Amino acid sequence: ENLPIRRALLSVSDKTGLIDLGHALAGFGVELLSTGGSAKALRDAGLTVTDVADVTGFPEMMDGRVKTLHPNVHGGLLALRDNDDHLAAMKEHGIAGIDLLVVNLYPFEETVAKGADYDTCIENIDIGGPAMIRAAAKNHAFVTTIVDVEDYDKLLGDMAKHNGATCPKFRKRRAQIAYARTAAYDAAVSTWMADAIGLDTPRRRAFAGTIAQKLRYGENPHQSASFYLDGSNRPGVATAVQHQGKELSYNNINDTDAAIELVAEFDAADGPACAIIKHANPCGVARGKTMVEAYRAAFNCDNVSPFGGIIALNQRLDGETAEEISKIFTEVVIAPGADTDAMEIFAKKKNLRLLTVDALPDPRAAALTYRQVSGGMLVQDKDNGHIAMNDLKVVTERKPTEAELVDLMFAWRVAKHVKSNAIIYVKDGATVGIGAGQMSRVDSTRIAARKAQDMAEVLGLDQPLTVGSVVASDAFFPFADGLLSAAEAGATAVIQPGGSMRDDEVIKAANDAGLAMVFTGMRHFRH
Ligand code: 93A
Repeated sequence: ENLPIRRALLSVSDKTGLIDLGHALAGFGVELLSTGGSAKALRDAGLTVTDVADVTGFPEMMDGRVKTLHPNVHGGLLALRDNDDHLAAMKEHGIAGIDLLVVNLYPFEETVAKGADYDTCIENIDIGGPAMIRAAAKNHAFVTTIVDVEDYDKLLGDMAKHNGATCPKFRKRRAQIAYARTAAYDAAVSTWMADAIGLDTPRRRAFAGTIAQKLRYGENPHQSASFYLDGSNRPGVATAVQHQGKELSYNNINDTDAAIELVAEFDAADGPACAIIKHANPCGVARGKTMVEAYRAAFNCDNVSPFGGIIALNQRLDGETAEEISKIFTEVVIAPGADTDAMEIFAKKKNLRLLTVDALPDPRAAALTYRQVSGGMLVQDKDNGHIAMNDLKVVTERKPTEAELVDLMFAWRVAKHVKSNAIIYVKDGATVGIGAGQMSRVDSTRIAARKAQDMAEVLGLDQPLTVGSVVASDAFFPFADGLLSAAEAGATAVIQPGGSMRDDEVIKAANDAGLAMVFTGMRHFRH
């Protein structure tokens, strides 16, 4: 049933659009009730407002902690208008119905994001607001609940359509939005507290998230999708600024995340690094004396896959690199800043999206990852594991040379970002063969080597770049076959976690082949 709005309670922290809404409601003849700051804003704009304090018979007290928590408010929101007992109670206690509730909450999430101290965050937990929202939404058969500034126009549209009334469908949908808001709000509070206490994953019990963007579609066009923010404000794709090009897609966001997280493994202070990503796996990663050199080296790992790829840089994008990147079609470039000449070059490439971040993500920072399974969700700590040079254990007769060690460390960091089974050949600070996502490790070693062979032809080399390379494996070689296959491709040194039942066999094979091998003691599965 369409129900007229006669009496509205407006209580908002974000006063955006409040005055216009107030005027429009007054135009429909709606009586306005309001709390302190909101009432003042409305009154200053010349509107007639009843203070909630006059409705409750109590002043707003305890620094505003108690303003609307009163039967005259909650009774007015919750009373069933078609229930004789409820109507009698209203009459007996002098409670008048509230037909419309407009609330937006104390800015808890923003306060946390600003890095406010504990007590300030606590003070910004809204109690009365969610209580009213939940009450009004429960009673959506009779009451309209608006929790989002963006919905003011929709409210006025519905009222205009129905002569100052709202329709049941509208009220029901707003109630659903209302509960989404209070759920997200409490999840944000709980998540913040979990962080403050330092709880590990199994004891957190809550997930926070708010919708940031409705995506055109998901992984495939027949899947609908959206992008949610977790409220952490972590540097990365979620907080990046887009300078040009059309909206990012689901796959773009996923790949751009993989790209920036990978390149962030390489500290900008240690020189330029570039990662090219396709389908969430790198098809080339390299360091260079200059960024353009790093890009070319990454591209030379595989010159086919980068078409329509995603590129991440660990330093500002410069003009020369932009020029080089422009030679083929790239979906997204993400970097910590871009020079003006680079932006001018990209401006000519309408379909290329350029994203910049203020800072690279911290690969060692603690965070959570979520994966949905049928009927549930897997939550785990993000893989922020890190191996330093002196964590390595040499297990072969031959020790890696200095040059091999540097490449081994590089390969290991890349391996962390390649889908398992991951095999990465590296030479002179650049990947020269990547085998990703295979069900057998030996297949990954072969695919990577074969790609290097293809590239040798493309680059006009007498032998593939895997000859004289080093190789990383994200998890242990269960048998000697994978290691032998890498040796056959020309790898001279190996980095892997170790820990197989057959380590002895694998070490013996390495010694027999004259390889140097180091164990990290840490695995980097990624599925
Ligand atoms: O401190 S509260 O939790 N106690 C209340 O009783 C209460 N009622 C409304 N905060 C309360 N509110 C919130 O005040 C609203 O959710 C809104 O965010 C804010 C509006 O206050 P003002 O109108 O004084 O700016």
